[in-house]
Amino acid sequence: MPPVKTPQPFQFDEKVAAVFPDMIKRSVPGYNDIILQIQKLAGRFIKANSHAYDLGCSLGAASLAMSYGNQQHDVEIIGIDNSAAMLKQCQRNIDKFKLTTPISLQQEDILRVQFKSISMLVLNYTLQFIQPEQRLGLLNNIFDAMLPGAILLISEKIHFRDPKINQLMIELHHQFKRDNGYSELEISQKRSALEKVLLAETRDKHLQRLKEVGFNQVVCWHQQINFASFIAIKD
Ligand code: GEK
Repeated sequence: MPPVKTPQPFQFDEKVAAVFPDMIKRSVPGYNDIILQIQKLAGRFIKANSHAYDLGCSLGAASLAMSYGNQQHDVEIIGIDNSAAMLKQCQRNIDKFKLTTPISLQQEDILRVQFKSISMLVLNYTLQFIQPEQRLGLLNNIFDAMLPGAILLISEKIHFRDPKINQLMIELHHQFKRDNGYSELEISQKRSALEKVLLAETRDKHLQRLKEVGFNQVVCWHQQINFASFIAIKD
């Protein structure tokens, strides 16, 4: 048997970009449902003459969903990611479609973006990679650039305060991955690689921070095992 390599910290490089669409569907419970709902929400919330952002766009699934869902004129979808490998593959994906609402891609750290006239913003499994102490500042920046009635959607892996429940959810998630063809070794290597880069918080922490930012309408609208999705609407 070949020696087992020590896992390196997780990086969004070319190797990950190549297998990403398959990997995220097989490892994130509820992923497809959320992408479908992003399309529906885009139809309801995106306004004419505004911007819709997809932060940490990876291969562009949420950007494409917003482009397809949008019903308004003069809308720009902006996909942002700091991984050149992801964006290269993302541009190839987008080029395969004939889009009526254009998607433009930017390679940037989402902590440095100057947001403008937002009617919809998606952070689909991306906030979890931002240092916890920087999350409030990022959400404040987003809130300030949101138009009245705009929507923010955040999907995250979550943590549970009760240790037994937390352990149970981790095990159910690992079972989900095994059922989708991952081996024990792949699961444990991914777990150690992500340990320091993916910093999960509780569902209450997410809801409380969104209220602190200034959102009055906040809901956890989807949860499957230890993956949750939140919606916040600006008054
Ligand atoms: C999807 N939203 O398919 N600035 C910009 N991009 C970043 C940063 C940062 N500071 N940190 C991480 N990323 C996608 C899935 S994946 C989730 C999102 C996952 C990027 C990173 O390069 C990667 O492409 C993405 O955030 C997270 O709906 O892999 O679990």
